Amino acid sequence: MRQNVRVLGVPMDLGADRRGVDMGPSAIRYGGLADRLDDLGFDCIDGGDIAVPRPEAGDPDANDLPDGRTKFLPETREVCADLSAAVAATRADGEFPLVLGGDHSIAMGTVDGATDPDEELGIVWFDAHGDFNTPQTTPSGNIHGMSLAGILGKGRFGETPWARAPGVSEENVVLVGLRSLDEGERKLLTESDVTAFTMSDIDTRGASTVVQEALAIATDGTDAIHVSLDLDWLDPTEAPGVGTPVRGGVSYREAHIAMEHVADNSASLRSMEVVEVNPILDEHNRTAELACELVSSAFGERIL
Ligand code: 6HN
Ligand code: MN
Ligand code: MN
Ligand code: MN
Repeated sequence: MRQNVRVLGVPMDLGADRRGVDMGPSAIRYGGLADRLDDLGFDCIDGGDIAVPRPEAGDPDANDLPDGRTKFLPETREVCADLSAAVAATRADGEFPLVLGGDHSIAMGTVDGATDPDEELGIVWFDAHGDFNTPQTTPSGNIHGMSLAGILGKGRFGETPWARAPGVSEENVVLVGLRSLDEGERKLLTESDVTAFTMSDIDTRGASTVVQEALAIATDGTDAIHVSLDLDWLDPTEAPGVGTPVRGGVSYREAHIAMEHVADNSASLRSMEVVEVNPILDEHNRTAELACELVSSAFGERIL
């Protein structure tokens, strides 16, 4: 009997500029996620959506400091705290948390709920971007570009760092598919112990090799891993429905082999999130459907 999968939607768009990513969870559900997981032998339970305030109800810049921009900081903290609690409750019930975004700021909630203070969690972050800005380096003020840095305790969000996720060591955090970095985050990332595999690494060594190496780093000496899948990791020709597309991403097949390697590590997989699907910018829901396909591969779907 396979572990039950609990789907948690987070219709969050406070961390990104373009409205629409809040509809990601609906689009992914509509894309057939639950049926696919059921077909793979999982019992897929829908845990509903985390409540997210409307952007129109707040002032994005109300909490900016002279040296740091963080649009919708208190609202983002609240959503992440609720998500963390939902992920932790899912685990406590013996179910697997599968989180649907929403923008990538929610990773700070997912990872918090996936960690335990007395354990080590590795992270594989599939993304075109580093998400390694801090409120002090960000060019946009958008928190989705700061979430990995926040998880690792970099920068100050208001007066203090984002509460650093316990049990996550930089040595076990790996970025895969990087091709867009701002100046400030580049410096922070290169000074850190995070491993970053760029698209050049994938071009020269192949997606399969690079992803297997990434998973080896994330699982090395850790109790479990979290997989964070930003759909803008793929080339925009495959995944047009994302808010911050960057040319030169992985192909359809490369994305699938990567997720198949995630499935090879299923014993280590503790949590997964799929983020940044923006149905307003999508073409006939194909990015959301692709997200469903990739989750299926990560959960063990095979051709033969
Ligand atoms: N994402 N580096 C840019 C910024 O605004 O900080 C883009 C971030 C994109 C974040 O796609 O999750
Ligand atoms: Mn991202
Ligand atoms: Mn925790
Ligand atoms: Mn991205």
